[in-house]
Amino acid sequence: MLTFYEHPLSPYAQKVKIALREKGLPFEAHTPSGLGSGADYDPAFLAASPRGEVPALVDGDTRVFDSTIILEYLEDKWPGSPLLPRDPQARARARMIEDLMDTHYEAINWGLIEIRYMGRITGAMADTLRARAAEQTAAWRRWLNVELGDAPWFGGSQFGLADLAVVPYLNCSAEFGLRPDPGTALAEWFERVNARPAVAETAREALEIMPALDGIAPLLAAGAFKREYRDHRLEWIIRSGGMQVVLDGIAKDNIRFFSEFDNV
Ligand SMILES: N[C@@H](CCC(=O)N[C@@H](CS)C(=O)NCC(=O)O)C(=O)O
Repeated sequence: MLTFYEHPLSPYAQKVKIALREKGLPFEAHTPSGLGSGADYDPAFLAASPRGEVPALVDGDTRVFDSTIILEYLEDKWPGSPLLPRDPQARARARMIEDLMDTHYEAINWGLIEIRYMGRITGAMADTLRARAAEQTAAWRRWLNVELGDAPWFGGSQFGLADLAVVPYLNCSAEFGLRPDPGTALAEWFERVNARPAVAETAREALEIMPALDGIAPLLAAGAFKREYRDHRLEWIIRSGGMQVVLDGIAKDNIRFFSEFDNV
């Protein structure tokens, strides 16, 4: 049985769960203790994921972290129900869509979660960042609509990697009222993809745990939880007008950065 370290709200974990379900691979899901704290991690989890991030997969003696690498591992080891087309150009295209969603798009949702749930961004700053996020996601939806074209799926005639890499992000945006425009190809795809059992089950698990976010601001204020400001997320908040949020977080020591595996 595969062990899968995850959090139902993590879009990266959702990508992998959709793939596991599409491939019919049974797995045991665990949300590791210490996730998001920067300390006190479950040691078995840390052995699989030295950055302390979900998702991570344990398959016997094999430990794999990072959603993209896990998806490659699944495809290499269980090529049945393939998630990538055969054509090299189409494979590259699916991977490029995944990369853009995992980096730039994810950062926008991360920012919206900061604003709605973490309690450190309020007033005019929150309005500015929310407005930027709305403009940015609209631009992404225009781009995705062009990428999809007339095809039923992002990879062409078959559901695959690009679809499972887009849907967790668009589902999260939808929770913030940012949805594909009715009548567009993207809106039709959005319905089609969410009707797939693997996607629907994964999305339902995320929605079920969403209310837990309501209790997170007091934990953050008490110093029990520090959100990691890194990579495209850090870039997003700076380029969208939130530099002061970063400076305040450093001054109050309630944000954190990557720190050379000092938990290992
Ligand atoms: N590049 C990684 C990113 C994984 C990631 O950022 N996971 C987040 C959850 S969405 C996490 O575990 N964060 C832990 C933390 O902030 O301490 C992947 O694709 O798996």
